[in-house]
Amino acid sequence: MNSLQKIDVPSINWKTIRKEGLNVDYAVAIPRIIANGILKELEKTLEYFTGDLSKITVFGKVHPLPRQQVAYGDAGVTYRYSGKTIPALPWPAPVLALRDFLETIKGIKYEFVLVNKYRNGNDHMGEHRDNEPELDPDYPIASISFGQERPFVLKHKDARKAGPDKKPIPPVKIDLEHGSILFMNPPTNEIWYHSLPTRKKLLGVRINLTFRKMRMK
Ligand SMILES: O=C(O)CCC(=O)C(=O)O
Repeated sequence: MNSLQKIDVPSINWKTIRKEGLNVDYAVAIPRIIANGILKELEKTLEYFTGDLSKITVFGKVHPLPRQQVAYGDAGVTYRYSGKTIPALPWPAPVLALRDFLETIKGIKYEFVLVNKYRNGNDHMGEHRDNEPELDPDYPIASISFGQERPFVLKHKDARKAGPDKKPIPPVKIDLEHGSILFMNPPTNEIWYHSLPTRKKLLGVRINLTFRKMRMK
């Protein structure tokens, strides 16, 4: 039995946020003591991409990614993201246990996960939507966080426009706690962008795993 199998799933206290096109469920689903053990194991086990896959091209210039990244999944799964094809490495035990935990709580078997490690508050993720064509848009993306709590900011696509098309829809901020799970349910990722902004004063390490359901070919 792994530590996640001891969690009393029906007693998880989900908080739902619903707004124009936004539909998310959030809970600190993994108790601190179990989350501490998982974070330690992830830190011991995971190795992050190097070389090309650890870089990003912006306006023709190559930069190191402002975080560390790796991806796991079922055999043969790949994912196109920021103009790169990301191969899914075989599931390591602690990541597979999290995939199985999501299946227990939601009945969804995810085929792919993108892991992002933020070494400190300088590491970040810019505004984007997870709406790549290989993702099945009918399923939620499940985001699990460990370590340093960081704000996660969602912005409506029409609030990002300039000029008269801009709509005065306020952003939604969720502090993603250690051991938390956030389900971004459809159609959230079509209509709202999300980001993990820089927070220079926050010094701790954070690991986030976004589990994704792939479209059947
Ligand atoms: O680290 C996070 O919470 C955000 C991750 C994210 O935006 C993504 O994987 O698409």
